[in-house]
Amino acid sequence: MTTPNSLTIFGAGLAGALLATLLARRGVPVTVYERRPDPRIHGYEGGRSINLALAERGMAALRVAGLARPVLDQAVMMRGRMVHHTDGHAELLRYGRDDSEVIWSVHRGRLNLTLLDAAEAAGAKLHFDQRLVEADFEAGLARLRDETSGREHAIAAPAMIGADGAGSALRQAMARVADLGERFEPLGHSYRELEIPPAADGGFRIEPNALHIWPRGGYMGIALPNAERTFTVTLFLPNEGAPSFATVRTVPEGRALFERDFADLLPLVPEFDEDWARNPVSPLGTLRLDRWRLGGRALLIGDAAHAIVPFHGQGMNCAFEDCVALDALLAEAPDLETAFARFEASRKPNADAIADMAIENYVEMRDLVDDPDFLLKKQIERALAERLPGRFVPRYSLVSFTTTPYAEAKARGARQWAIVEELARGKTRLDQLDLERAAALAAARLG
Ligand code: FAD
Ligand code: 8R5
Repeated sequence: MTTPNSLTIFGAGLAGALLATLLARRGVPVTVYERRPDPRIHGYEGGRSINLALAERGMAALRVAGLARPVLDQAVMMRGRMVHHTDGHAELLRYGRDDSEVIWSVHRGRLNLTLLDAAEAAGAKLHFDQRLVEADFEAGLARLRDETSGREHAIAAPAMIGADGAGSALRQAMARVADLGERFEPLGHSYRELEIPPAADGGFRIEPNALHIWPRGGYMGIALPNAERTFTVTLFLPNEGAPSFATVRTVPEGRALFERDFADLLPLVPEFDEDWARNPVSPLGTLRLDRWRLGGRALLIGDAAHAIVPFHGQGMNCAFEDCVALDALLAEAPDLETAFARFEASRKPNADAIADMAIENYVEMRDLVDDPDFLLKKQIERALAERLPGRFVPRYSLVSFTTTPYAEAKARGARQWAIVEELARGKTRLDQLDLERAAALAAARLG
């Protein structure tokens, strides 16, 4: 391989810090500029317990970096969806076959600290309070603003990687000199966060080892556990209509919605009024680009290249997969331009596929409301997976428990779901399932 002279990464978030670790370990000189202060000195910004679901793709990337163990040690296992119905009863729908197929709730701040320590230990140079404001790709120069002094200065950066998130400044700089084919598709739904504190005895107030869902048709609430025995609750609502963030705005309006639709959740959030008033409503959407690079001079990765809606819990997992893919390509390609081109060609179809599947999973999560037809199909899917192991693998499992490329998971998922729909036609109960026909269909269509 030709080791690039040096790579400059903008953003020391999840992707930037992991990529810096992987590159530095191979001896590539890497410098990282991050807009925010060093969280190891100033504490993690925001300070709230914001958690993320880590699945197999993210775990596989952490394994490559030798960081899976330290991250898992601080994570909470989530075995399945705990579905909270309107009448107050709850049931656990397992994600996988057993505890080897689970997802993990991790603390964003702590994960970021672990990655920053690893990057620095591997030899990456990290600079905080340094915001990218402009880039001159011809000259190989980047302009940074020191956020403490407000002063701007230029640095040499012949090869720039934008890991600066959904609002990427590098993307904006690239878009000033080339058409990236950028479009943002708003979802039309937004979210607001609330918190379930520990119980009086210091324990979890609800089942810790689950991802809780309160599906309500057109909208829903979810809760992920934190190691400190709290839960981060997220309410997803449409922007317009009833109920929506347009009609449910004030604290009393929020309370009234919860009293009606989330009656069992409300008493678990004792600081509802404060949380509702303090936490912003954040919009959701999908960012797609036709191009992620400028020759061999600049490349976008993670959310900067492909921000997606949260409903598959795959944004970080996909960003981590980007890092491993890029590191491997840089290790073997003859030059940066080739590596960047191969990265774009191989990752774009997969980024598009997870963007689509994430939108679809919102409908799936919301529809866990008592839709008997949908629930029967989910039962059939599970039954086929048990009887045809390896041949019929539910799409959720392909996405969350394997590293099968997202585009392949989407295509295989579509073929499998067509079989489920065919088998479900005219049926109301699982015991009416024609197993021989199921096996024949699977053999004919799934190879
Ligand atoms: P980020 O992690 O956003 O990092 C970008 C970094 O760049 C930041 O540190 C930022 O300060 C810095 N930066 C920005 N602008 C500049 C600039 N001009 N100059 C220098 N630095 C800059 N994904 C999952 O897989 N599972 C989940 O359960 C999940 N839950 C989520 C929950 C929430 C509330 C949110 C908001 C997202 C969630 N995601 C989840 C998505 C996940 O957070 C992102 O996909 C992931 O963080 C992307 O990593 P990134 O490094 O590309 O961007
Ligand atoms: N991200 C998640 C899933 C899939 C769960 C399932 C869903 C909150 C802003 Cl909405 C959501 C999932 O299909 O049963 N796994 O992980 C994480 C999710 O939301 C995160 C916490 C979130 C952005 C707000």
